[in-house]
Amino acid sequence: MILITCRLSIMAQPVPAYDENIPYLMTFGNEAELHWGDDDFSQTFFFLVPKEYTDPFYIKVWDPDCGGEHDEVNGVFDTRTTYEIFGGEDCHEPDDAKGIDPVGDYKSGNLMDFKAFAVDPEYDNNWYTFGPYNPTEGEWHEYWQGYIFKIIVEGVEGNDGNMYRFYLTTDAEINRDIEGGNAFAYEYSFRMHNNPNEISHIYPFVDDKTVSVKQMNWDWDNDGIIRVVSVARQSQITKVSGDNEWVEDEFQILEGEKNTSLDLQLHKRKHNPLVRNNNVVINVRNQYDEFLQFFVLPIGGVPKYKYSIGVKQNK
Ligand SMILES: [Ca+2]
Ligand SMILES: [Ca+2]
Ligand SMILES: [Ca+2]
Ligand SMILES: [Ca+2]
Repeated sequence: MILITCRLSIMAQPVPAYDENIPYLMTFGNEAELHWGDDDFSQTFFFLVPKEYTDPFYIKVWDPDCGGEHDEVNGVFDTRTTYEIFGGEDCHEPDDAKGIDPVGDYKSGNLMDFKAFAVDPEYDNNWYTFGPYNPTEGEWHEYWQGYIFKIIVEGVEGNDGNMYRFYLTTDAEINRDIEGGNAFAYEYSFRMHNNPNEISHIYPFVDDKTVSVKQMNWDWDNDGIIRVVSVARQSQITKVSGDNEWVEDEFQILEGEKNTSLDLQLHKRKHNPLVRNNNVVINVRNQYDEFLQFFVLPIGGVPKYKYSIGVKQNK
């Protein structure tokens, strides 16, 4: 019993998080063809450290190398990936930082650490630890009442797929959650499960000025469906893309969904041919073309459809 409890707490707050059930984040080398699944060879994630936590913390990367286990070879492994950590004022606030494309001033803020990995048996199937950092080295965010840090992962050479995960931890050796800590991105680039019975989730946060949203996804390979569920929405199917293409789908936000998270449920295709090693990219924007935050621990918890709220919507 004690063992089970420990295991759950170890699994509780990696990035992606337990409820998201996403096996790996993914970034390809910039010489890969786009039909492998990465649209731009760059992924940005933000970490939120709540103001109540005042001790040093660490950002860990699991399997930062591109070689050995977990990663996707294209010919031979020849990919180099850079990891850059930013803090300071403006690490999150500028528009380019909150965008989805690696253009303009997206590397805003203070560069606190830089590390590049290629094939590296020492860090294959293993953790690399950035830090320690002090929370106040981040950018203060009034609404979320915490300090924000940024990591940018980019494939700067080669054509292979790098799979990895993050962990925000209070301890360099043992993965220990920061209570109230969270992480978010404006776009996810990731690997789907191979098992068609696994359901992954993404939780866009809908603020009170959001009226409609446009969901966009890249290279889904027609791998099943995306189902939208919320406190006010029982189930709605939204579009998925085929091979090497973007598809977009717009839908209205219901009154009861404001200040809650949506649950985008990613259901894989269950009949032949099954899709394996499926790398995909997804983002969601509002009617002002501002991107919604996908928090790994959804704001307000995992949304469950409540009949009473849904019925009110339909009047
Ligand atoms: Ca290669
Ligand atoms: Ca590896
Ligand atoms: Ca890797
Ligand atoms: Ca794909």
